[in-house]
Amino acid sequence: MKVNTQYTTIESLLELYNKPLLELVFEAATVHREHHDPREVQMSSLLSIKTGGCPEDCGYCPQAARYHTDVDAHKLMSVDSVIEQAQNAKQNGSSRLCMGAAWREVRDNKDFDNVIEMVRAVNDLDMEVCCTLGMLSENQAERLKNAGLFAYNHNLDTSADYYDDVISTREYEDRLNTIENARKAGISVCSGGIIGMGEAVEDRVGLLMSYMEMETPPESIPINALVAVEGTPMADQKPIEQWEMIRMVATTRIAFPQSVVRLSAGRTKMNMEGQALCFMAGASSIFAGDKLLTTPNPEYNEDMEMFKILGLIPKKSFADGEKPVSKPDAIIEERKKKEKARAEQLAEAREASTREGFEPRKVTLVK
Ligand code: SAM
Ligand code: DTB
Ligand code: SF4
Repeated sequence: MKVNTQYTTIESLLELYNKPLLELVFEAATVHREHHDPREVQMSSLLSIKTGGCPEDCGYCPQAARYHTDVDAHKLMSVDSVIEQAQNAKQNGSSRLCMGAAWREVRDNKDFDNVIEMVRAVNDLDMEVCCTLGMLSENQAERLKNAGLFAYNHNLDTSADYYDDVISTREYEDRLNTIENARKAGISVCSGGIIGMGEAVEDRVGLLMSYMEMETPPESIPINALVAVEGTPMADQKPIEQWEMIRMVATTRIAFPQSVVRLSAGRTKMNMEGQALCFMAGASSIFAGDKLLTTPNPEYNEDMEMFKILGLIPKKSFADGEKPVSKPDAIIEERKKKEKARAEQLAEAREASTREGFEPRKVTLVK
């Protein structure tokens, strides 16, 4: 992943962002065509596998337990229902599934073992699997990679300067570490941010500067517009103009020519013309389906109509990287082996109890 060496300072990025709009879009469209097929747009589906009750205080997020929002909290979904949802998403043309959990961090427990099974199952459906589960250790990243994870989403959200105005329960540095852990495990990195949280334009390009400073910038950069949710501290934020979204997409596209720029949350507040300019300016992915994680998204049919009118084609899976190979997970294999041994011991004991002259004795089961 190479960056555009013409724009590696905050000043040059700021100048770019503030260019006359159509000049900016033209420059972005030119860069886009050099590196990507301009007709292809990936349809990704989001699935909230664990919703609400999160201990963090991200000011934009309806899933933080401390804010009183209408989100229906639920514990981790079953592997079977995830497979069913993934099959539906695939049938509707999505080539990527992003599973989100309202966790501060991944813990090494049964829930994570189940997520590992989900990743393997969705990869087996030939879909790109992305997860966004909060902070991640290197070892956990390796387990996800082995299961067949294609990408890990962990957003920096905004500039290092504005970050403390948005979140206090986790540091910018923590986020950088998680991204680094995913990177070390060989997982494709998806990391971006949100505009419309009351930040200055300097913070928007400051976010891009953080990616400029990485040894390898993210392969995928989602650009979200704040979805202001009742009950969160940002509920009363004035919605941004769609021109700001177009500028942010275009600036990101020019600065990171090889990355996939994702037009993410906030499309319900945009019209088709605004979205068309985002595609022109280099966005090549949308979230499809009428729900993001917890908030509304345009209807499927509406998006299909937009694709038809704009002449866009849904991008196939693994167009930007090879399909990961799913390998058996050592921890889960060990657990299954023990469960099998226990079942055999119990069956044996049950059978012995039916024999004549049986004397009950204490059996120590495999732990
Ligand atoms: N809990 C995990 C974490 O924070 O990394 C994963 C889920 S979290 C919901 C994923 C991302 O969704 C956040 O980093 C943020 O960028 C985005 N997001 C959350 N609420 C949003 C909102 N109201 N508007 C726009 N984007 C939002
Ligand atoms: C990202 O940058 N945007 C998506 C995805 N990564 C996980 C999430 C958007 C969430 C919007 C608020 C919600 O629906 O809860
Ligand atoms: Fe929790 Fe993630 Fe929401 Fe922050 S963004 S409150 S970590 S679910």
